[in-house]
Amino acid sequence: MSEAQNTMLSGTLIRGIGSFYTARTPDGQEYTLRAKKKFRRLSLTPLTGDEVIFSPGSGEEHGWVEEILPRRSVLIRPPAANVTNLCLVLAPVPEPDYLLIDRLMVQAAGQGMKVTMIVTKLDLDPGFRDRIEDIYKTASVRVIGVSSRTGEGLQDVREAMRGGICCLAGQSGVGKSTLLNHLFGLDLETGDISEKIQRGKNTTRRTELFTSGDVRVLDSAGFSQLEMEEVMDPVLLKDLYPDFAPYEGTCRFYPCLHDREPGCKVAEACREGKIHPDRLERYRQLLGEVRDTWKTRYS
Ligand SMILES: Nc1nc2c(ncn2[C@@H]2O[C@H](COP(=O)(O)OP(=O)(O)OP(=O)(O)O)[C@@H](O)[C@H]2O)c(=O)[nH]1
Ligand SMILES: [Mg+2]
Ligand SMILES: [Zn+2]
Repeated sequence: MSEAQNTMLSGTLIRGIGSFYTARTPDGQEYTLRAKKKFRRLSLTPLTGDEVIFSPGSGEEHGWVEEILPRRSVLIRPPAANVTNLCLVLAPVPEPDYLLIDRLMVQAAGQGMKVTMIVTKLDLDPGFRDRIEDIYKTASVRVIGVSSRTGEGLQDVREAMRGGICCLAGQSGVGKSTLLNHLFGLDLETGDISEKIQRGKNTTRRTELFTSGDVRVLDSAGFSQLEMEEVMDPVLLKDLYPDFAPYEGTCRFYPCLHDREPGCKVAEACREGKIHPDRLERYRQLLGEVRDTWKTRYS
């Protein structure tokens, strides 16, 4: 044992393919690893972004993930650990699924992550970024417009990604991999949208961590569904909406779930145009889902 401990290294998991993981050490060396059986017993799956202690193996022989260090955060979709800045990528095409975006924002807020919105393909619709900003103006997110075609906004995106671990998340075809190619001179595979629709599949298949200077960013497979898996007391959902924070405690009822209670100040703010009505409407939809899961939590 003591011999093995002498050779232990620490690093970050940058990708996983099947049951093989790649760890990168701080000096940039990469190692192929498998996870020890004990992780299966613990129902713990190594995730891209995990900080691990590993035994490196020798020669052609793969090494072993020995320990997974405590995680700062865990994302279910895309699967990733230790993300600090969730970068939601959306575009005029394919048309955004706003409910999916709001779900991701709730997931991020629940994990204490910062959210950055990256609106791509500005060249196709220059006004689109402003429309997104109008919807999310009260949601404590920075909205950055970018075009990988013209290069507009790339510098802002790079700035916003500095420090921590960023994760690009969003529907298939919004331009996540294209953006990383342009930002960091990578050569990731990208796919034509019409082909994606025809083939009904994603171009990027896995979550992978890239490092460039002080930017660490995960590319991930696009997805179109995310259930509210967690069982949560419905009264807690509103606390994951920065939009409502200024009105908390001012409604006629306490607690007020801002659902359709009389004298609700959030509803009033919405009528006055201070909160975008779609944002409140989708909150109520998610609240319905959270309530349903909560009701059946013991069955
Ligand atoms: N006009 C325009 N097209 C873009 C831009 N960025 C990406 N695209 C195109 O959008 C399509 C999809 O890009 P990808 O980078 O593969 O999208 P993705 O989000 O990585 O998709 P998945 O890997 O399937 O999740 C490609 O045809 C890109 O050329 C942009 O800024 N402007
Ligand atoms: Mg991709
Ligand atoms: Zn209220």
